[in-house]
Amino acid sequence: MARKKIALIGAGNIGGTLAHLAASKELGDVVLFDVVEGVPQGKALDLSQCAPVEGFDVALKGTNDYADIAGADVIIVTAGIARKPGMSRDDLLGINLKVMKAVGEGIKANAPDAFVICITNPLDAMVWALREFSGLPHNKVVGMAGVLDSARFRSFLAEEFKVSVQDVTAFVLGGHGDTMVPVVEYSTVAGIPIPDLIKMGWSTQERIDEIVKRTRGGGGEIVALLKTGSAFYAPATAGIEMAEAYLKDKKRVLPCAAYLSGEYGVNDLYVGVPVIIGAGGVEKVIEIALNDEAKANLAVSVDAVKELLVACKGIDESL
Ligand code: TXD
Repeated sequence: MARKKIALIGAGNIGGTLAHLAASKELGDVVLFDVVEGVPQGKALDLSQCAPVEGFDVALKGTNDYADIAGADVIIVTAGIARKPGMSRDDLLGINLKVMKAVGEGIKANAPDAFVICITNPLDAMVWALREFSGLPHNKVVGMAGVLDSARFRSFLAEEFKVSVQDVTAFVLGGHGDTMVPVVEYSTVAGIPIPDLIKMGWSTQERIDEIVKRTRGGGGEIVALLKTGSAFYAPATAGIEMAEAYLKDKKRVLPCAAYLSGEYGVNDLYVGVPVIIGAGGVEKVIEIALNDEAKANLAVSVDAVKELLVACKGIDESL
């Protein structure tokens, strides 16, 4: 059986970590693409020299040519820039929108059958734009944010409850970061919902509220510490979990930025919701009944995404 092929667009911090994880897990041959000459080639060469020590048998190639992504089964997109001091959100939006246009066209021309996972920020707008530019079916283009946000939530909850992270599940909806909506009623330790754990004296509402707040600001906390960039280990792990679900047809239930056409009363937008990922890409959007608070928070999140899309359409008239 031929190996699968994973193309990583953007060979920066997340791209390099994705390449290492994909190779270590032998998910398939890896192509690292970037506009900067030398960096993807250097990282691919360095990583291929991990192979004898780690014992993985996959090929790694660095490139500046989109032709090399031809036939990719999965494409993970981290290309773009992060916000720098003095830059407005619209400046960032304008630059990364142009990047999504180039990437979308590269995918359309070379790997139209791939499952595409977008990670570039502002996530909910960039995944929508990437889908538009690539012209791929909506179920084959998805955004990564919820897996990371819920991983952050789970790690803080496990610390609070002093239990294994493996036994903590968390449920998050909505946009990435500030507007994310952790649904506490559906977050559990081995099936026991958090409100019950509070009643059992394992924590207090105040402490859980603090954890929710810390989770929402989880990205910013790391940026403040690193100073020169944003989180990359956990975002890469999260992207790989989604890729693996597709490649192995695992039917994982994961929170992802998925295209909605009517679900949760939302149309023609990418919003963070629980979905099933298998060989068909996003096979199903799971629609659950929300309490009034979660509904109101989701509405705020949806409005924030809509505002970004209006700005995108103002910048690029073809959208
Ligand atoms: O949860 C999430 N979705 C996120 C998103 C969590 C963390 C970080 N998130 C965003 O991911 C972050 O705000 C950035 O927009 C992306 C990538 O983050 P990373 O830390 O990997 O950024 P780097 O190290 O700056 O890498 C970006 C690379 C860099 O090598 C550039 O040369 C390259 O992108 N780049 C391009 N590659 C291909 N094509 C084009 N046009 C291009 N422009 C820049």
